Amino acid sequence: MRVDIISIFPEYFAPLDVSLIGKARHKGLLDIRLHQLREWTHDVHRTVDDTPYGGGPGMVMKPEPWGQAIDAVIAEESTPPRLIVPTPSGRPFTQEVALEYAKEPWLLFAPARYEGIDSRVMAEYGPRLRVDEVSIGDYVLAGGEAAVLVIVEAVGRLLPGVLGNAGSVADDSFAPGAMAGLLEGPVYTKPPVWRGHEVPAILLSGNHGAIARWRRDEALRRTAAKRPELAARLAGQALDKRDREVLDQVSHPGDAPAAETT
Ligand code: 6GU
Repeated sequence: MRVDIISIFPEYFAPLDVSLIGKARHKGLLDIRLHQLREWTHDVHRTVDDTPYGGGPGMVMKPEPWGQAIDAVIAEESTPPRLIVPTPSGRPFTQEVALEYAKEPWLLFAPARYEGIDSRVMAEYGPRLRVDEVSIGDYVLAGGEAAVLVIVEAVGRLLPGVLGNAGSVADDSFAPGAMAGLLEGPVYTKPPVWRGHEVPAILLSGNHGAIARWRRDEALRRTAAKRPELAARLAGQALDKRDREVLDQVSHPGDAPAAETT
């Protein structure tokens, strides 16, 4: 996959040289190219922002440098990239969106500073580049750069050959499949006792069926406790009798435990 990022802070993306994404770049699985937006300004101050029409606080990014920068990048290939504009007013970036982006051969990111990019830039490229304005959560960042790092990491790890163990993608919280809609439960490694805390005995039992059931119970409990809105959506899904017992236990903790069936 090719990824281009146009920003006034290309140095912000140094972390993309590290760890999983850094290795994917070395292996040639990810071709990330950084561009300094100010290269497409023509005044002595290399101005990229101006005051907002209609008044109000802050500054807005001027359309001309963005237009010239995007034109220069997209001219390099005949098939255009998907244009992703991070903004707190975008549609939510979810695992589903990450899977959608992972199918694209080429992504172009346009992270903004200040109050955002003049809206005519999105209007200009919308029809041609399938412009997507996305938000990574309900909070406000100082700029879109950190959001680009988040999106590139979420998408990059889904690309074939990037993760050593393909199974870890299938097990992700939010991944489609048997554990769809559930948060992952707790995990443990050696030693079996650490500072008096024991690893749950079931995980040492070698009983793979019982371990899978225990993990599902823990995932259900954690989801109900930390993400009640996700747990509520589970109710309409394929839950077995034990699943429903575990969820009932979380919502009515005072009740007697369900009788063991063997
Ligand atoms: Cl994508 N950008 C900014 N500036 N703030 C955000 C965001 C993006 N997503 C959540 N907050």
